[in-house]
Amino acid sequence: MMKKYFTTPIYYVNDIPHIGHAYCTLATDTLVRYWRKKLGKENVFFLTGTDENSQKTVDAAKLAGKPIPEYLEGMAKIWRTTFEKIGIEFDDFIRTTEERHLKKVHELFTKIHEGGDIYKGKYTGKYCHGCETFLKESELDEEGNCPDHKKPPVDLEEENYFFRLSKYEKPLLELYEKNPSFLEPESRRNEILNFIKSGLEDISISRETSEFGISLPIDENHKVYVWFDALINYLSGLPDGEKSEFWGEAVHIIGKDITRFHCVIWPAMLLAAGIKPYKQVFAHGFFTIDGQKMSKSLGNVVSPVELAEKYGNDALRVGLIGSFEFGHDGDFSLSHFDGFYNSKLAGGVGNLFNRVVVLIHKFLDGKKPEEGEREEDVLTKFNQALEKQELQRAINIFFEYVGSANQLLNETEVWKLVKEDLEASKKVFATLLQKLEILAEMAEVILPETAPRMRKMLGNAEKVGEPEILFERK
Ligand code: ME8
Repeated sequence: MMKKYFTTPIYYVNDIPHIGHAYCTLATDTLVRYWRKKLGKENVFFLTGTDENSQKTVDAAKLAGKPIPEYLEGMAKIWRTTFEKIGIEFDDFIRTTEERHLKKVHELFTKIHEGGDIYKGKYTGKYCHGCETFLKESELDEEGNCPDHKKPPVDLEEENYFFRLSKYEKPLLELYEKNPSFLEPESRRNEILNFIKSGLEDISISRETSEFGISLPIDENHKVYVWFDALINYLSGLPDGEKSEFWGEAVHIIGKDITRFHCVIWPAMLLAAGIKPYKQVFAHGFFTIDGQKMSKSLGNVVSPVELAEKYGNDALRVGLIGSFEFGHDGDFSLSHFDGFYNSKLAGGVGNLFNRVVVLIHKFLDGKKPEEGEREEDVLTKFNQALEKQELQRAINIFFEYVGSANQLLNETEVWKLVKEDLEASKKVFATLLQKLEILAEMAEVILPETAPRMRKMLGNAEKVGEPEILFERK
């Protein structure tokens, strides 16, 4: 049986999750649900987790006035329970401070070292702590700041261990050549190919000054560079790691901000360790909130938990993922979210299910008429969209189908027809029920908490269930 392995980035724990993190994790969870439905739960593995061995952790723990381990325990728990609360069903949650991770990091480091691709050298450069990376002069903005963090990088001179990334220029290009879908979407692939072609420099992969992190297996005085450490989570969080039957099917879902780490450094590390690289990286876009970049200073950081508590997990999921194309940048409009909820969920799909079931109770005594024709093509299109990771399209197909069912209901005025021509009205009800069946099936993927409630309303082979309100109006 085919296997699928999905991962999200592992998140920094210097703050609590915001809606950007929820977006990536919900999108991945939605793809995972599709594949679990198709292949069976046991054939899909979904990993998420937290990236803890960072200077950010040290600073944040200090700020919170807590010892690092205590701080980390608390934060990892917040991330984990936040994801659980908003309806994410991961198979495992990896923390980079766990023993299993440390072991894997040491194992990989040793393999690469023994292969001759790690050496000691000196490095002077400009380091951005926000990115946890050295930046080239040419990458800074006009004021000499990191373009992402709007802060000047600090001058660092360190004697570090280096990874011979430069050696992997050609092997990486060959890898990309052979695997057209190694990085999607296309725009990101071109960006990374240009970056590789412009020449790769060796990168420093240890820090002598780090207060916290994993020590090198070959030098106690150095800590493993946080990115070198973090990427390895994809192996340490998978039972049996690269020997697992899931590994060859790994799809890393990430944001576009971290493609260089994932699509240049990570595959080079794997090649250097003699491990077959993952199957694909998919880099989604970034979104603004009502047209503005999300930031603490603007005070517009949105909590996924607050939204989910008010509107429900499923509304958060489709509202977010449906707002813009997966793989592109977009906007999530908080001011439109309420309208979306009321028109598409409460007034759309919720109202449709309720009306049909109420009418069947009222006029047919709850009895289901002969089966109508099942419109398989809609489901096929929906499934195809998910296989191509076109999440927004899948959601659009669902809501268009809700629209077509509502249209049928209104145009036939079945509540009048039933009094004039019972047989004709039964045909309409049968068609409507088939449409609801299909909607319930699609909902298993995109509205997973609502789907079982829909099924309950659809009842058994003979009778519909009790009507309920799937989405309360706000
Ligand atoms: O980078 N729009 O973790 P991180 C869309 N620890 N997605 C957003 C977003 C936005 N406005 N803001 C954040 C790290 N994201 C490393 C990863 S992996 C081995 C190590 C999402 O906590 C997006 O998916 O900074 C992005 O890639 C991720 O959060 C970064 O999370």
